[in-house]
Amino acid sequence: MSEPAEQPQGERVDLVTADTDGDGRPDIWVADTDGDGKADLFELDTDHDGTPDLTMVDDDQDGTPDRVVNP
Ligand SMILES: [Ca+2]
Ligand SMILES: [Ca+2]
Ligand SMILES: [Ca+2]
Repeated sequence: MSEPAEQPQGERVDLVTADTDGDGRPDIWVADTDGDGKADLFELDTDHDGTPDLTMVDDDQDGTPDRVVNP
């Protein structure tokens, strides 16, 4: 049996995570939240405590965030 390739609407899937300061915990997340496989959510852990502090949304999905959700 194989799972369907398409994810349910509204389910977040992390496409990219990165550890920029080398502490072993991700501090950048790039995720798809609408199920089209393209990134639309960007999160940054600016104080490197392991929890995202800045969330940005790429409304037009051109790869560049357009809107800050929680400044
Ligand atoms: Ca998307
Ligand atoms: Ca943080
Ligand atoms: Ca954009």
